[in-house]
Amino acid sequence: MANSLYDRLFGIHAGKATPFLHLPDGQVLTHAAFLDMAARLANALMGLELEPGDRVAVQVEKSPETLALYAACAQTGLIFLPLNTAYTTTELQYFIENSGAKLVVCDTSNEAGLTPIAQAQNAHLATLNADGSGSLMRRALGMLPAFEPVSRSEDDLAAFLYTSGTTGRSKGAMLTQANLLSNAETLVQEWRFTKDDVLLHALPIFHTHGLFVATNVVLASSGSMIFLPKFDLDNILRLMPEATSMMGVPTFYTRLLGDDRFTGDLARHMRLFISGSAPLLAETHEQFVARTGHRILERYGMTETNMNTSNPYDGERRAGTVGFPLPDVELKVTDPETGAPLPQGEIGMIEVRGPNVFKGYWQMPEKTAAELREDGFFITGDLGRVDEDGYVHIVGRGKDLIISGGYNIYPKEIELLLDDQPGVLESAVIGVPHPDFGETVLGILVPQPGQALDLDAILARVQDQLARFKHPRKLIVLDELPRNTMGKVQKNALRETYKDSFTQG
Ligand code: MLC
Ligand code: AMP
Repeated sequence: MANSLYDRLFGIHAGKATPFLHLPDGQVLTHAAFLDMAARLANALMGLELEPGDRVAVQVEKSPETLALYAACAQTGLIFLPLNTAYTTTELQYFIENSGAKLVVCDTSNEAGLTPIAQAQNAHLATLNADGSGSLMRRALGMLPAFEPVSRSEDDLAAFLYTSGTTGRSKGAMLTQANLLSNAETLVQEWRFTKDDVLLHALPIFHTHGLFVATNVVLASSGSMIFLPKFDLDNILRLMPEATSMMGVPTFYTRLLGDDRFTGDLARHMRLFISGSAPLLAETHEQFVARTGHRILERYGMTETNMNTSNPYDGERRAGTVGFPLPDVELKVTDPETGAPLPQGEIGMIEVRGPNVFKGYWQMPEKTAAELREDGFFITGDLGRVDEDGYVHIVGRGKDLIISGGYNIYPKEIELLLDDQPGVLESAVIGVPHPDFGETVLGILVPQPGQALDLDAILARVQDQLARFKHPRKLIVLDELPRNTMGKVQKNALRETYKDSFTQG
């Protein structure tokens, strides 16, 4: 009975007393102990009469138990659907309903709010808290620490990750076992991960970066990780001497550089620093070299594709570029209008094809067809070019997207909510430079004629509905929005006007 995802990431560690997770309090969880926990959870899940292919929606804090739940889903053939802990109940309702989740796992503090939503679609609800308490582990602890993995093919779905869209509705990206495995194994080779690696892991584990890139690479290479609940500078500085490598979003690196305690000495023994999920400014790259002697290795990926390109481990890591396509990934730059390939060096739409590319959006055939070509190329929405040495440069976005501290925010979702507020005629949401988060959200409102807007009440309503990281950090009132002759709002003009809102003064 084969189950490649389980066998190649988890099963290979069976019975091994080797370290897997180093916890902030100094405790170490071995591979064997972790797999025992996963097997107990697998038995608990099967006790709920879930079927392979059912979705398990998980909104819980980062903990060893959460990772074990991921392993248990792989073992039982259930589809793991992790959700940002910042999402509000309103946001969660959509994900739970849209995915048709059969089990919802949440923090005890959210149980009351999610119970009616789970009940409405006959889904089970279980709780799992940051300290491992809650009904899920209570049930699991009564189970045997052994479970025969359910047979799955590599083409079977392993995970759903929701990604927002330009229309404002989130889409469930369906990722297969082969998508996850091929990328993990390629990255282990490209970045030279081995059993001796200790990765400093401070990313959330509900996104591609922290879960599939960081965790799967460590699992596939038999290394271990210092598993921190979140990015906390004091902890990072305290524990870096025990690590060999770190993966982070650019904010991690700018925060490190902003602290004088981060010295070349502290980083000297490190093997590798990797950055991704948002553009790393060339200036940050250079400052990091000056402070530590290390060249941060920048790579480029996305939810639908895992990783696509990477700067080289051995060759020149070029600031401001995302390196070369991975060995099993084809990348081309095309005319955004026609899809025709452009001559080398020209700027156009980046398209990628390879075993890493997802299977499509859950129950959205039109959206899938619009972005995933029949020949397997995925239209990323990122604009870029390939230079004469083959390095890929990302120069902009063809999609209306803001990336704040590595989190994607689709303006449309916020605009729809702002447009609905009393007295608002229309709105435009833009991303503007921010010293900590790279970009942040600015909302521009146009009142209906003769109406005065209550900005506090509008912000309160936004807080109620949307995750904190999506909230506009500032609201500006204008008489009208700049439009081109076609009537389209000129967001570029707005971005230019307000570009210094958070970086000066
Ligand atoms: C937290 N806040 C944010 C935010 N993170 N606001 C905007 N953008 C963010 N990213 C809010 C907090 O709720 C808080 O609100 C305030 O901002 C300040 O919080 P903080 O304590 O300074 O933030 P912190 O908790 O330290 O988080 C910042 C961060 C975190 C950058 C460490 O956001 C993070 O870990 N980001 C990583 C995201 C990630 O993993 N992306 C990968 C996506 S996968 P208040 O109320 O206190 O003001 C992908 C594919 C690929 O993109 O290529 O990898
Ligand atoms: P997500 O949908 O959250 O997976 O975000 C994917 C998007 O993040 C990509 O389409 C890019 O726009 C952006 N991204 C990821 N890595 C990089 C990078 N190294 N440089 C610039 N943008 C990046």
